[in-house]
Amino acid sequence: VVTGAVGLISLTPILGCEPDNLNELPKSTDPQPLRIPTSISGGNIAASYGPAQVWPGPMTPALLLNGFFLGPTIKISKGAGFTSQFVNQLGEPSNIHWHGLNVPPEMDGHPMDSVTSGSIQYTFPVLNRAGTYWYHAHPDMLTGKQAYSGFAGFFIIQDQEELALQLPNGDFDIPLLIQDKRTSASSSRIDYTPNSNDIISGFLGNEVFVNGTPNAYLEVKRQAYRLRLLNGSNARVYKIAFDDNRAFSLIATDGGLLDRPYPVESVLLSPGERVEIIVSFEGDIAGKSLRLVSQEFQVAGSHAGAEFQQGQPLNILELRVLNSESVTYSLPTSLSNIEQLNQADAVREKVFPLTMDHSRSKNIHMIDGKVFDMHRSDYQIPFEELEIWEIQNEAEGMHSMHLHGTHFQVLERRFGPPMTPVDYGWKDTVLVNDNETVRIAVKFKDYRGRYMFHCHILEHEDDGMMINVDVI
Ligand SMILES: [Cu+2]
Repeated sequence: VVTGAVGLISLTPILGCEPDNLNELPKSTDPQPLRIPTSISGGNIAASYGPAQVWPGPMTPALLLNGFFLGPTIKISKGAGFTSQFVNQLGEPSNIHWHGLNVPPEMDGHPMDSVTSGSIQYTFPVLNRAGTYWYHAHPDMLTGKQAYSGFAGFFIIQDQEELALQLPNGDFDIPLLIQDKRTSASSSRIDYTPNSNDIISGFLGNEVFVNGTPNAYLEVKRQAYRLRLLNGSNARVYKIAFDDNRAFSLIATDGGLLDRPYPVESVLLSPGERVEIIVSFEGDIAGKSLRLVSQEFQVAGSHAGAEFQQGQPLNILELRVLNSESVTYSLPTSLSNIEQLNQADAVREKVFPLTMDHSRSKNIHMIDGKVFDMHRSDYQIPFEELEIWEIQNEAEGMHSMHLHGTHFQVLERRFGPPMTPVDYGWKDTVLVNDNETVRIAVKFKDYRGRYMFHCHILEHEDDGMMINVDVI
């Protein structure tokens, strides 16, 4: 299907591509072992621009955290105190947003709390339940560049409820930070160069990196694994599946465990979202190779003929089954209790239209008719009052809406596909499809002050698709 030089942007003609053909997709390198970031529980996080060993051979200019391309994994227990000194050596404004964590507003990484040099002290108690959270830069109009260049890492919380379930752990609990990049065989660069079309569609790549590894593979034993999938991409939505269409179990979404495991064969994951899945290789023969992939899907409003397409099939991670003893694993039938927010208890409803103004060359995307102004109060929600927010997508294409400072529940999808298990549980980010309306139940219960609601397609965010939400 694909001819020509490897790594070039020859992906457009792949229509009706069967999963088998994914093996033919261009790669910028031979398979490389999946990198696993080191774990820390706090301490310094220093950001700088410098050379990274992304591919074998020449170094790649990138953003380094503590000297590495992509940040360390923070692992910590619920109830602990977290302290980190962020040291900015980038020569441009930056800060850290703790995505999915309920932290005090002044610790949340609001763009107004960025520094151009020096450091920021982050200190907060870990209030959230066990789950797969993350951190990334959040400065005004530079989030896309810095996150793309490497400013991202996992923030994994454990608690007693989760540990008691004895889910696969240690070497069988694998974090996968998924990001697409624009690569070519002729250069070892991952430059961030969005043009005006990319500001509308988002900056999409042709090759998927996992934990900063291009063309990654992981050797797995013949037993069950817990995979923590984080879509850390600037703009790409993935239809996560295995190339043999095997079933797997969805056990957690953004804010931790679901009430029970949900068997699925694929799941849509939009920028900023996380899912945890259990997949077993106990029935696979030694030597088998399979792939975690993004399957092709159709997106209304995507531009035919564009070099990079939302919905194009992509390889994510090769899994190589080792010659080991087959170990059977049975998932618990129930995982957690989720308090269901009830629409009837809502104090008020608010509509947030997402719109576009094509007459502009920037500030194209708006929420509630507004372009981001970091000093303006856009919406006030009283502390501990339940509200229904209706997000109406009139802004063509997909948007991934993220709320800081709390978790919400998805109540209903209208004028689009029905809810799926990725919408269940506690969410901080939700995919809103073209022309769709998504209703969510929102309540802030930990802190008062200024938080944000924005699109997590980072080119949209940097373009101003963001508002301040004040908890009063
Ligand atoms: Cu958007």
